[in-house]
Amino acid sequence: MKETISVSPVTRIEGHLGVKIETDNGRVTSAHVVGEMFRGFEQILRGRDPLDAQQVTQRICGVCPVEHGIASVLAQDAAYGITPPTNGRILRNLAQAANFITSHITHFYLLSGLDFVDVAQVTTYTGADPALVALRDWAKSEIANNTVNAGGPFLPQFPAQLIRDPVINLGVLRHYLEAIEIRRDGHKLGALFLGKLPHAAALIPGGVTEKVSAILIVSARALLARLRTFIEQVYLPDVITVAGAFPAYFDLGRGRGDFLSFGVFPENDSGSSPFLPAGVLIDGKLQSLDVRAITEDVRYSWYSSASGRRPTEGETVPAPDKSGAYSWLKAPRYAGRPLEVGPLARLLVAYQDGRNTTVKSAVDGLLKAIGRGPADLNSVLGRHATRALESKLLADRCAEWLDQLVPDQPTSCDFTIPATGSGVGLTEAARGALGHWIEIKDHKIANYQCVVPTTWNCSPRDDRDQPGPMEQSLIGTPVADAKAPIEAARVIRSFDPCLACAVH
Ligand code: NFE
Ligand code: MG
Repeated sequence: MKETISVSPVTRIEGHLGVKIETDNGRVTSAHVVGEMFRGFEQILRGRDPLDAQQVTQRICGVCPVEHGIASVLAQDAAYGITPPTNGRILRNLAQAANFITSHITHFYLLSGLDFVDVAQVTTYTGADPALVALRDWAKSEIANNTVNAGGPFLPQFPAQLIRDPVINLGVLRHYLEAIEIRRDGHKLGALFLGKLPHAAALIPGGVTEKVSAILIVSARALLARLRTFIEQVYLPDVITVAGAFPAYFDLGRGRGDFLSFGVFPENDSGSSPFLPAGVLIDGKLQSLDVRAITEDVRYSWYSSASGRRPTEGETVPAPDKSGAYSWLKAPRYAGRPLEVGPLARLLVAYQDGRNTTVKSAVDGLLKAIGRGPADLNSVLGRHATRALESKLLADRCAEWLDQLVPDQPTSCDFTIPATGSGVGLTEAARGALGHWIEIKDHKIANYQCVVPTTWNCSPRDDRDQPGPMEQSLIGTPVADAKAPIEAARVIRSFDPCLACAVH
């Protein structure tokens, strides 16, 4: 039997995402992923002072403003011919890493975790552990007061594979509540380095305006210690528990297996040696990144601008009535190929690259803990597991970056904005490869183009009718109940999509 399932909006993600899937005998045969809202940031930036860019682009998203700000100041650093001093580079790394960690914890506990546990089961606990009894009674009263919607979309109508052990579920509920506190610590950590968050005031071309002091370092250490404990004792073990309970999800959500990383967290001032390297994995082979191979198709996007352009010549002309189009996302391609981006892509590129032995042995350790090989990571659970592992790697590295800060040394350098210039800022956001391209004429922004992680992952079909990575990875997913397609939702959420970013 053939069915069409339409979910709009997809909940527990960021932004306006719709997904239409076709099934045949309960398996997905085709998917269309739809960005449902136009934003217009690339138009807003035209004609403005170049220094507005890192402030305006941070407003693309409240989840990853730090990364948009960093992509923008990297593009401006290149356009102005400047290099931040060591303290400035490290403060940027620390703020960006704090945002990754905050974002990853938020995604697992507050957005996607409820795909795997049936929270209503916590009320059936009959044991005597006083902490669990207290939590159970709290949950019961919340449900009775309707603060937790017991009939909500994640509860009884889901097919049976949810974890229903009340002890495990009470543990997850406790961690859900802890995650709310811990993500606040991660957010505070980022704000320490950038003045405030979201939408940092302190990110500027040439570095960061925040100064390095002993009190800053000590305050950061205290917050970081709490994050590291949570990641090691709670987040990673919970992801491994979910992996053990849902082995089928190492086979579901499999993409083409082609990945892109722009590289991130420079370890030297020239930026030539990032902690997580740049690279392109195609057919299992690692290639060096060629930024000129990036183009954006718009055949199925609501834009009238020319298709297949590089971002340096990119245009964003909305055409909401365009025939045949179905998404506000463009379709970024690398040498014509759709590529998946994100923590999975970053760690697989680093694993193949092999120069960062800390990352390589951490991935091997994770594979041992879950009893899997590298190929299994190309899956729903592989995306969750690499997100958790990346959180640990970055929290550990932050401790070392804090040691490298030198109080009272400069955190930024002077610059002048040329009348004419251009630059590209390539970095990674929590969700994957992020690029900003700036062109300056007459001291003003003549063109500004962003190619964003979720634009890659949730892209519509391209000019050659190739589906985007999420569209591809949904194919083959079993859907037991067309009215509650939880299996497809797990595939979708494993990408941690942010449509606010993707359309921009
Ligand atoms: Ni709106 Fe973002 C990240 C960026 S995603 S969250 O991470 O850039 O496409
Ligand atoms: Mg764009």
